[in-house]
Amino acid sequence: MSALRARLGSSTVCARKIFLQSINNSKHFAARSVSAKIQNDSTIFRAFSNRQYSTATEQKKDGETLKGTSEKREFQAETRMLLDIVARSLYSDKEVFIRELISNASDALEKFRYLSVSAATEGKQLEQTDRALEIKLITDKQNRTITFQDSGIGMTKEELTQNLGTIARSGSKSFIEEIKKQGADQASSIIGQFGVGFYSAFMVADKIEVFTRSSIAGSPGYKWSSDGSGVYEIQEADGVPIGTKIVVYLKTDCREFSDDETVKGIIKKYSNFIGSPIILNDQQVNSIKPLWLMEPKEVTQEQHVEFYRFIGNSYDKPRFTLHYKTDAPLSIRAVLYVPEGKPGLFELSRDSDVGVSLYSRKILIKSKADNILPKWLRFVKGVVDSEDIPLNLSRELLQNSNLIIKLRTVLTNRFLKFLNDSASKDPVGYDTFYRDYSIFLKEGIVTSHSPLEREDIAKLLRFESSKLEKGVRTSMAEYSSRQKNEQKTIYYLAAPSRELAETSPYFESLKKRDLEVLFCYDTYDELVLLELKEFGGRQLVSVESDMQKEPENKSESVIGAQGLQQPQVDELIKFLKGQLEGKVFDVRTTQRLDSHPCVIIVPEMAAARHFVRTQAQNMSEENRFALLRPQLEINAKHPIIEKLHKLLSTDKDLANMVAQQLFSNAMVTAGLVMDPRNLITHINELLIKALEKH
Ligand code: FE6
Repeated sequence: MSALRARLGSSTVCARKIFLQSINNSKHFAARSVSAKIQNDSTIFRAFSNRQYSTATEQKKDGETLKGTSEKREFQAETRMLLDIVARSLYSDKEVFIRELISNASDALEKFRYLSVSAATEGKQLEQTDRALEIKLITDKQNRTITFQDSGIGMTKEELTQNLGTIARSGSKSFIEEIKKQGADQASSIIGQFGVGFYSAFMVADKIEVFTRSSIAGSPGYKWSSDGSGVYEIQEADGVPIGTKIVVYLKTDCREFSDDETVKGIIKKYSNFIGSPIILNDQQVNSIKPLWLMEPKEVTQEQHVEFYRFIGNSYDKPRFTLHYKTDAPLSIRAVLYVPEGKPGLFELSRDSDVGVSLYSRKILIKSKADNILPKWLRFVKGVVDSEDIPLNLSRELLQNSNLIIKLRTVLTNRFLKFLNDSASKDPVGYDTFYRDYSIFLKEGIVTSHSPLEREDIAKLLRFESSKLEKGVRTSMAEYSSRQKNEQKTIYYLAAPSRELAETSPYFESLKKRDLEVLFCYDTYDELVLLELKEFGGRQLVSVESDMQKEPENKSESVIGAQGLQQPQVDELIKFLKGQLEGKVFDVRTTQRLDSHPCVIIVPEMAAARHFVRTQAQNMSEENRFALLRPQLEINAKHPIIEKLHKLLSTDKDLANMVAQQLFSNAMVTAGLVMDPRNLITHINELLIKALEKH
């Protein structure tokens, strides 16, 4: 079922896309690019087909009166093959012919809507621009027929004959090849592209009659009919309203499609959100109102869920819904959703599809419009409609125009404000949102070029804090409000867990000074905060980089009564520099440690850790240390350091082993060792040594 939905979605979307493209290059219903390509080799076919037979007939049917002579034409060989495939082997469900014909009708109406606003500029005259734009379906059980009538753009004689002709000539060869290549699964999207959905009606029909009249002023009406075998008839007709009427004479075993209730169910299933009213036997079936144009207050949660499922091709619900209406600085009607489900691997990937479609006055401009929201908001699904977007907006304009940039800025700001409001109105909901989607916010901070936007995204970040309980997340604004005014710094510490953060040597001195520290457990956090640099006028400082600063209080650096004395420290430092050559770049003492014997400092901790995580494994140890330039800072008051100094005169071997181990331990603590298993051999050697005398 879900595969079917996906197929469905892609075929409607695709069809619409191609449809709009074909509007842009004007003229025909079918995909022009394909037809243009193959037009060249069509001359030969044309010579054999289109043989004309003429019979003079006068017939009456409904309000239409037939005129002049009827031409009988043969389908060309290719058309016949195509028709056979579509009518016999393409679909496993016969009912989809209803969707296909409704989709054609809807496209014809959309095309008419488009022309009625743009025709003047294209120099075309239209007739009756004020008629009702709708799709009428009539079922007739007695006569076993189902009729589709639209008041859309209609077809001229050329279009009527060429649509089949051109599609067949141009498309069928490649169409057949495509189906062979991709299998019937993908065929429905190809159908959309080739505009041959009409043929699907021959799955259920003995005979089909088409009455059509183009909306181009002065066009005559026509009747086309065929039993789908080999020939069709075409004749001029009076009394044909603008648009297209398709009468499907059902095969005996397909009589169910002349049943009102059955057809209603099928329409609901496939065509519920078609932009024009679908009226089945004088009763409207689809919920046509494009929901984004309604008053936000009037839309129920159920409607949102239904709409969300439709546009997102999914079965979950929205967790957040923003229905946004504004007229300044741009006219915007938008519904934006955050899915209830967690993002999958696909959504996380930067080349995943965008979930928002751009409309102008109910007319689709671009589905998956990748420029109306920044890339990092690709998890948002919805619809944006702006009357200010010109309908003939070209691809290039869509990429770069000031209008689109403005639209994007307004929408992004509004959405950020919305998330911020959700955070205060629904803290629990926001917390789970944050758990599932914070990675996108972080991407936004790193990729955004606007400092204002970055600050707005940063407002949405949440971290645990050294001053708050485990499991409680706080914002940087809340952090700031807890600080005494003179503190112009926001401290943070990256660590894999609360426990490791609280016991981190880097945290010790700030803890002593009673400073609040934000704990970042996500590997990206520290890169994001490094990139962000400041928040609300306060500097973002990692506790590690704070450690590298000289202590403000000079007296702190005077070595106290306990611990090693300066000459001993100098001696030990000299020893360590010698033993750890090629590994440490410098050895110094520090006053900022209590419970830890030593600590490693590298110039950019966050970048260094990222480097170790991502690139260091295929690099020699020597090169790695040369790049990282670790600096070892020792705590002269620590018992291990004191003992180590003693060992210098008693057991140089053991002293060296201890020095190596201290260094390795400090590297692990710094998060600069990816796989600590490498350390075990050395630890075991140390243990052997320790246990020797026992
Ligand atoms: C598909 C019948 C050939 C329009 N309106 C509708 N259907 C359309 C078009 N098609 N092509 C244009 C089609 C037929 C024949 C093509 Br014969 F429905 N409703 Cl404007």
